[in-house]
Amino acid sequence: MKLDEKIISKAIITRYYEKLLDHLNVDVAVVGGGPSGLVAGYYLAKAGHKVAMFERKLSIGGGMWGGGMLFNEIVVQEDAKGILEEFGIRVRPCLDSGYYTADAIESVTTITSKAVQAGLVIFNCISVEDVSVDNEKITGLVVNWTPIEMSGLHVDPLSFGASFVIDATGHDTEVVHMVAKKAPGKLLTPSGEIEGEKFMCPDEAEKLTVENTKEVFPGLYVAGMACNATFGGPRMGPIFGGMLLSGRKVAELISQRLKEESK
Ligand code: 48F
Repeated sequence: MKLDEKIISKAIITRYYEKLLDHLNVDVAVVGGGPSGLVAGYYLAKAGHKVAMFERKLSIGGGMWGGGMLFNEIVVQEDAKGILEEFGIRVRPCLDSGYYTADAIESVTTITSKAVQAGLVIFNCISVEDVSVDNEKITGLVVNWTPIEMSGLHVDPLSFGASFVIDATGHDTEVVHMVAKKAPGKLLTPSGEIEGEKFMCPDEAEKLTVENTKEVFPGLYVAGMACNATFGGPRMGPIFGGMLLSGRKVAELISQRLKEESK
């Protein structure tokens, strides 16, 4: 059969638009494809929810590719080891320290692949630039192509509906910033505003990341590094257990909410 470039184009466009139209309204929209967002997307999709992820970059994986300072190994503590193993990622104990290591590339690619196969639909190279709010509850996201964002061209965005949104944008906690700007004093934090990330302290940071995985505005949850940046915890540096545990916790919390709301 002679290859026809018009049919190739039509196939790509058709399949992409199927995904796009099918996800204009989802149970959960995850913003950011780092470790916490991917793990959250995996567990939510596995539980049968309709989940879309928007990632600004062309590549998925956020800060996990580079391990620590580009040494592409990740470290996790005992509590998080089971999550890597559930994905089938090879984990090795390290120096009798109680810590475990895994190859960063194997971790990103395996988690991404398992999440997509579980039903997570990823829209890469799309940036979230705003949120939709109705009756003081998040109802969706306002998005645009990343190249539009990068070029500064004046092109209006499109909107997607979501029952719940997860801000998994890492240190910059971008979605929470969008809400805080337009609803001053309304965040579910002690001050009503973003508390801000504190100096590095891995032990405290890892625990707090999981504790701070919660709703920060009606319909909006934080996961991963965004938790400590929002609720005022320290940064943890190159240890990834808290990111994985936070991703799983946010999925459990939102799954519960979706079940309650469907009763
Ligand atoms: O930073 P990132 O990996 O988030 P995370 O899941 O993990 C943090 C760790 O990588 C590391 C750490 C722990 O050891 O401190 O930093 O909390 O991934 C965040 C992703 O969100 C994307 C960004 O490109 C990155 O891939 N992102 C950020 N803002 C937006 C966004 C946005 N407005 N729209 C879409 N994607």
